[in-house]
Amino acid sequence: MASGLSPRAIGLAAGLGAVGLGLAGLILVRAPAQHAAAAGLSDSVALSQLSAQRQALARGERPAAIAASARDILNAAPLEAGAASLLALSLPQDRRGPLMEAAASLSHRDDRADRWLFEDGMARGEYAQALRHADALMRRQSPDERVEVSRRILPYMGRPAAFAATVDRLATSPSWRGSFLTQMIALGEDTDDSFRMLKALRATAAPPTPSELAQFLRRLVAERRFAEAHRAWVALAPAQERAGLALLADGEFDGGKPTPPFGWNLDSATAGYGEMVPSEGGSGKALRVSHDGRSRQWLVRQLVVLPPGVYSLKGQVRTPSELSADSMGWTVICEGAAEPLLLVPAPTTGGGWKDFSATFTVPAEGCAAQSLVLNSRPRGGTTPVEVWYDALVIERADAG
Ligand SMILES: [Ca+2]
Repeated sequence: MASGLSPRAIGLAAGLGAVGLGLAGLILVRAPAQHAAAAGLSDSVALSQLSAQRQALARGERPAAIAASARDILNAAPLEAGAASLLALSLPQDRRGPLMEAAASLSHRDDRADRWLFEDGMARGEYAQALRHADALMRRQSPDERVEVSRRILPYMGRPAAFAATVDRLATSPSWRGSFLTQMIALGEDTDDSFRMLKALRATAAPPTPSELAQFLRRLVAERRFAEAHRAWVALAPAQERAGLALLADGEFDGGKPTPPFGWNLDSATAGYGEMVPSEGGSGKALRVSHDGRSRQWLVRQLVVLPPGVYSLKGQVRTPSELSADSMGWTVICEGAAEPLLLVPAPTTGGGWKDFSATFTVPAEGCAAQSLVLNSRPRGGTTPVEVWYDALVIERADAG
């Protein structure tokens, strides 16, 4: 069918396909107007014809008519990428490749060529090449279209070569990385693929960002796969974060910001709040919680994943005034349970720092994860309460 194309156009298409993107781009800037003028066809006429044919193609009209028109345009303006890819579509599948390559070389913005070359490359197992076109496509696409291309790539993640090529692309931090990883991590069917992907990215120059890792951990926690989430966190967290990993994260309240949903979660409701500030009378930072003394709410919490066994919760506490500070206390509660395993009210310390310690038991059944929560415990008073905590630790208190 390509026989209707002038030898000049075929030669240019084939030649430019081999020459590469840089030169093709340069030629493209200069040449179409000259070719079009030589054939008595202006750029704008060629473009409007092309636009009409694109619409015809979208309407599913006869490929032969579209091909004839595309040939006319190519004869007049041999460097028109849109005409080349349109003509390519009128050819049998196995003969479209060279013209599509030529179209992609002529223009960095021919969606039709990039889309076809992406699909074709994936189908033939030429993943690096295919993803080069997916990359070009997604860089200029709308968010919805990016999602569509991402979903086309995801089913290939079980194939090592496709997986490796995808890692390589993502490691260049393209503008579509966030969109792709959201499809994979938050919405994809297979969380094993997501784990492998985040682990592989960890070894690149662009390791998982905190928000990418958090997306994955939040998903596992939302699916109540607590132990798995904790293992993934330990395996994937940035080196700096891993160095200080303990049963309780950031018990010194230094504000190291472990990846959510692990680490401290501070509430900032109007009735009370928790904050990490320089310690008064101690060293480094500590947790200061303030509360109006009336409402019942949680102020500070952390998700922990403790296997069954006996534990102790230890730390330092300080109540700066003569107030009864019994209106606040730590609880440990199994996720989804109604009653806590432990309740440790804040003692009155008379302004200085005091050690405290309490033990609790995580049952063998029905307690896959726990929350350590600092709650306000209203006692009918109206006096504001302030309590400080520091050096909090959870330790195994039995042989396990
Ligand atoms: Ca501290």
